[in-house]
Amino acid sequence: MKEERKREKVAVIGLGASGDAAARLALRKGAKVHVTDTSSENPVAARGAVLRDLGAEVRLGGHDVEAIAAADTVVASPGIPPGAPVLAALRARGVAWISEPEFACRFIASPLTIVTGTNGKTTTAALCAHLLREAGVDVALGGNIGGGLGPPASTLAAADPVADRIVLEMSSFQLAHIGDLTPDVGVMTNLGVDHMDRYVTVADYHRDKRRLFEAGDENTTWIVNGDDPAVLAMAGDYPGSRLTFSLETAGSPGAYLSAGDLVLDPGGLGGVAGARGPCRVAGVSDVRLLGRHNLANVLAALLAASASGACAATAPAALRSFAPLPHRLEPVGTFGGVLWVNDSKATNVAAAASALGSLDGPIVMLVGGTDKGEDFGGLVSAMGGRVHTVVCYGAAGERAAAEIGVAVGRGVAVRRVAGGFEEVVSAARSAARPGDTVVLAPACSSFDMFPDYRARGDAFRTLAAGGGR
Ligand code: UMA
Repeated sequence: MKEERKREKVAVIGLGASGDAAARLALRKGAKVHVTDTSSENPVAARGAVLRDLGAEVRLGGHDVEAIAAADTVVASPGIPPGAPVLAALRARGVAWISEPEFACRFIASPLTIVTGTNGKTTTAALCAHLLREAGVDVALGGNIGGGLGPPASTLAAADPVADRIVLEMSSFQLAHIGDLTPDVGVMTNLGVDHMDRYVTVADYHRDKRRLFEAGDENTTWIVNGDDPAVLAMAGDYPGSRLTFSLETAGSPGAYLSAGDLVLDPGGLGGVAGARGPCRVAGVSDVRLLGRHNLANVLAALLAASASGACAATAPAALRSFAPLPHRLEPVGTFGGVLWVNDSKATNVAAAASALGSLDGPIVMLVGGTDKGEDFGGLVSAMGGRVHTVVCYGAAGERAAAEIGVAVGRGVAVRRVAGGFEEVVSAARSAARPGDTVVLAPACSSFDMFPDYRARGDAFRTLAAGGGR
């Protein structure tokens, strides 16, 4: 913030992790801060008390639209739906707002590597940062990633000094309200359907994802999924240079699989560190992550890290030292000859289908949670003769059981469990035989039973290990 703007007024709506970080950053930069949340319960109340002590004006238990509208800059938390009364009131007054990463990036001069996509963005962003770190780059990871894996962008911006390279995972909710933020490297892992409880149409969701491409310039390097026609169509011919990653075809410039090798081929493109022609970066056996879809994430991360300044030489060791992330196809153990896999982060149909494609049969699958309005029938074709039992549960359980029911004719048992999560896991245990895999790939969010997907995955891990017997 320039000297003359020191007393800029900043209003922050929502006091979750991102609102808290944005308010702290604004205070640190000398702004007058108004922070507000509809909740007045903990942890919001506790955060509010600290911010008040730091000098912020804090309004909890509701929003004061006048006070927000009086600010020079309004930062809205990503979880606030576009139709929320406070945003409707601001819209009616012609008051614009920005997302928290956009605010943060006003204070970040370091180049940004931004990772988005429907699925795989956390793994790709975390691996990209790991590859860079192992290559000796001073890098910080954050954004939507959460879960203890990385802080909000504003926390990275408040660091002194700010890291030389920032890797940010960004959701569609965050991309929707960016302005001046410009990616140095922009990654789109894939495009599917998600968040249909927030968006009216898939096109609305994709419109927000498109903001990434709109934010780039001729210096941006784009890393796009060459196997995903929707990504290729969206990437179009925005300014910047383009690298594709593919599991299916060797493409230049980009990264691909060849006879068990992960190959990087920058073609004639500059900006990809240390590589001139096709070079074998590592073997598939260097990758510790389960599933073919994760190989796509690895190729994306290798390209992104390379375009962000990592050299290929340190990649094999770095890949071998990158462990599966919690709740993402995480093997939690083998009990009674049954492998239990926690993919609680598979909160949409595409992610759950992708999990199935990554596991060997026979499989018992747990599907359910908060209904986000997707078609569960989309899971049936992914079952591929390997799933023998689906346990449907939670708020979406009845609809999921009905839509997956067409699989019964293909020898799949579909069980609806109306009870708690312990019963759900018990039903899975009863259905599993030695040699089977039980996977929690719920295709739904978790809020009907848990505070978030992490709590759901943690419960699954505990119950799998025997707590539910
Ligand atoms: N609130 C209001 N007014 C309203 C509505 C809500 O004040 O009208 C308040 C709520 O009471 C609450 C706060 O807003 O206190 C909620 O803020 P939030 O939901 O934006 O939560 P944060 O804790 O700030 O977390 C957000 C991301 N959450 C969402 O986008 C839903 C986190 O992503 C992210 O880690 C964090 O910012 C830091 O960037 C999580 C996520 O689930 C991991 N993301 C989704 C996903 O990956 O699918 C998009």
